[in-house]
Order: sequence, then structure tokens, then C-alpha cells
Amino acid sequence: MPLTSPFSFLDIAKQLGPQIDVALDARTAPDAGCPTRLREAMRYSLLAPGKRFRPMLALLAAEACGGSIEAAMPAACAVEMVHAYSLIHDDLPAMDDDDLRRGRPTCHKAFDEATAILAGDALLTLAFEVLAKEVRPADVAAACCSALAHAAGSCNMVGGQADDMAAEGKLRAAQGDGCAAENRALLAALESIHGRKTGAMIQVSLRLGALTAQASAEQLAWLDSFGRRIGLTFQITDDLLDVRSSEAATGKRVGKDVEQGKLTFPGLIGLDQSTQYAQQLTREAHQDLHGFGSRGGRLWALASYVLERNR
Ligand code: GRG
Repeated sequence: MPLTSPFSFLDIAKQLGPQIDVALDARTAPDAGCPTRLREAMRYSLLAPGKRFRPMLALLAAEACGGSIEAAMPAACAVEMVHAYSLIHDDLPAMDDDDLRRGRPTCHKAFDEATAILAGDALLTLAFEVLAKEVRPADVAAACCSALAHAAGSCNMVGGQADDMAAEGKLRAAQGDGCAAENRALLAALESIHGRKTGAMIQVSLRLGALTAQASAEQLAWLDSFGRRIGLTFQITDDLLDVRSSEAATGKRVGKDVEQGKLTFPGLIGLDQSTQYAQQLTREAHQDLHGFGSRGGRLWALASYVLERNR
């Protein structure tokens, strides 16, 4: 594996982003059975200008395993649908209560709370319909449904969100005034929450793409380790952006973690150590790709992007 990749995230995004958008658009086209306002709310959030990071992971994992972008596209759409649902629900007043997402008013602001809840529900269920109907052969479709359900469900994304909300007050009280052992325990708690809340969806995006390429058990294990590391890096950079970036650059409210007294990587270990930790994880993630040779080149560039991203 080269020490650098000849690919840039910008070029990858320019090529794959529009293909992903066309595929998402087609799968949410007007349908006689779906109420117009519900369809509009689903499309408003799903087709909003996000980074399409998870679908790109699915497509490039398939590529790394010798599969095709075309065969992996239904899986790429499914992970973005689940992601869009999670953002809609996370923005609701009962959760993070946010007004701005992807540079636009959040779904419940643009529509109303009930419509936003239903749009999230509909995107979640549509993801599984797409996988079941479009992934071939059928045993791979079943494996994809099972993996996505586990990653998005009560033991991972939803569970991580529940623990994050439950822990907020307690972790906040402990932050900053603990001894080294307490800080290590807090760091482990933080990593556990984010591993489930954010990391599991990143890992499963890779897994789904790999499954559509009939990946070997060894390749799945490499991608799992790669996904764990870039998932953690993604969360650290998210925390850093909340401190360092702007609303204009990220398309969402910043400075919110400090305002809400949330436990974060910079809050716990400082800005410099958080940056160093993210750099170390990225180096290790790059090593995880060694076995894929040059076919892993575009995935390599995505890992670098996670570290360097500014939105
Ligand atoms: C409500 C069930 C439920 C789960 C919510 C994913 C999640 C769980 C909450 C999102 C909260 C959040 C902002 C977490 C930080 C990491 C993250 C998922 C950021 C958003 O993902 P990006 O940056 O967004 O890939 P875009 O818009 O580019 O797709």
C-alpha cells in the first residue's frame, strides 16, 4: 500500500456524489401511495447537501474488495436513508432541538414535528425495502438487512443515542475535575457511546459495500477495524469542528457542546491531544487497508479526509 494516495476526496466526491444523488432521487420519486407532504419532507432531508460520506464508504469498500459501484449502490442508498432519518430525529425538540442542518432549516422547522417524525420513520423503513428488493443474490440482501438493523438498532446507534442523553448530566459533572484514572474511565465511556452512536453506522456502511462484493472474512475484518478507527476519528473531528469551525462552513450550529456542557474529546483531553489522537487513529486506519493494495486507494483518501475535513 502506498504511503500516500493519488486520489483526493474532492475528486472522489465530484465523481461519486452526483451518482449517489441520482440514485437517492430515483428511490424517493413520487409514488401514488405516499402522501405528497410526507414525500416532500423525506426528500427535503435526504437530498439536502450532505457530504454523502457513508454511501461513499459503501461504494469504495465494494471497490476495494473487487466489486462494482453499480452493485453496491442500493446499499449506499440504504445507509444514507438511515443516516438522514437519524439526523431528522436527532434534531427534534425532544432530542438535540436544532434549527439548522445541512445549511437549511431542520425538517421539523421546514415542515412540522409530526411530519418530521414520520419522514424519519419512512426513510428508515425504505432503507430496508431497498436492500431487500435490490441487493442480489438474496442471501447477500438478507445479510445486509441484518447488519444494518443491528448497527442502527438498540445495541448501537439508537442505544448510543439513549446512553448519550442519559449520561449527559453525569459525565458533565465529572468532566475536568477527575484524577487520571477517572479521566481514563470517562474516555472509555465517551468512546463507547460514540462507537455505538456514530461509529457503528460508519462500520456497517463499509460492511454492506463489502458484502455486495462477496468479500472474504479477512477483508470484512480489515474493514471492520478500519471503520472503527475512522469512526472514532470522525467523532473527534466533529468535536473539534464544534470548537473551531463556523455555522457557515458546517451548515449546522457550532459551539453547542460547550454551551450544553457536553463531554467531548477536546473537553476531556484538550485540543492538541485530541488532534494527535485523531492523527494516530488515521495512521492505523491506513495500515488496515494494506491488504487491499491499490484497490484500496480511494478508501485511503477518505480516511485522510475524515481527519482533515472542515465541515
Ligand atoms: C435519533 C436514533 C437517533 C440517533 C441519532 C447520528 C445520530 C444518532 C445523531 C447525530 C448527532 C451528531 C451530530 C453526531 C455527530 C456525528 C454525526 C453523525 C454527524 C453528522 O454526520 P455528517 O457530518 O453529516 O456525515 P452530513 O450532513 O454531511 O451527512
